[in-house]
Amino acid sequence: MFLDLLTIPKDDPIAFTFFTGYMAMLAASVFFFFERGSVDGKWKLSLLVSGLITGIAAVHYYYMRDYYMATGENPTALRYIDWTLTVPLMCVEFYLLTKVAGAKSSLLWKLIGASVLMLVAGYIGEAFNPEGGSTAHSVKWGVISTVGYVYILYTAWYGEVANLAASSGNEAVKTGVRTLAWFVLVGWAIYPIGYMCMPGGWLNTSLGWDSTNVDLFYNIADAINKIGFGLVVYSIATSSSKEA
Ligand SMILES: *C/C=C(C)/C=C/C=C(C)/C=C/C1=C(C)CCCC1(C)C
Repeated sequence: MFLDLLTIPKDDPIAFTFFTGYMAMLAASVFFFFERGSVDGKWKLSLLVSGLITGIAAVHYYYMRDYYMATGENPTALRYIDWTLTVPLMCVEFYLLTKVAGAKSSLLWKLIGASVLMLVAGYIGEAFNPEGGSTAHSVKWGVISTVGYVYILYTAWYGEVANLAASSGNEAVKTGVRTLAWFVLVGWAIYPIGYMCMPGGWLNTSLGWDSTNVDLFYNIADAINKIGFGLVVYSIATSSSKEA
């Protein structure tokens, strides 16, 4: 087992993404925490949350990497613990950005509620997938999870978040929130692709993609979404700090 942990994973792309994912999350956190000092007071909390998102992910990647190296299995529980903390924090980012235009805390709770539905259903779909894989099981919980996802997507594009951003009168907030909505549409859509690679999943049964791809897609998506989200928030903060 020790040997496994020490082997440099030169021909294992999944191990590679666990290692680089860890370093990238850590570096991003250092960046967001330091840059907090260079933005206006009203944006400091947003940058702190960006740093917490990548920081929480860095710690989880540290453990997921070990778990994967030692067992070769998907670290499903660690993965969902990470998401259960970080996705609600991404909802907090939407709330903080639209608060300038009068967002109420009920908006935050609706977004968090939808993300919990999305993640609990996804966890049941993956962790309780019967031995050998069940298509019925993965589809059922995947669909329930998608309801939560679509709710967040709708809110960001056409619902309360979009409307508040439009009425904020702040160009940086308007374009920034629209960019984040793109992340939710394109970046977050990578996760269901990974999910469908588990045994019995649609991509597993139709294209033969095996369950190692689950982590490959999740790791790539996490790097794009967690670091990307933070950078968008950072650019909103710096450009509107300059305006003010
Ligand atoms: C930092 C982590 C993030 C942004 C995680 C996002 C996760 C999702 C958008 C997951 C979505 C899923 C579905 C829409 C259906 C299948 C099950 C999930 C949980 C993979």
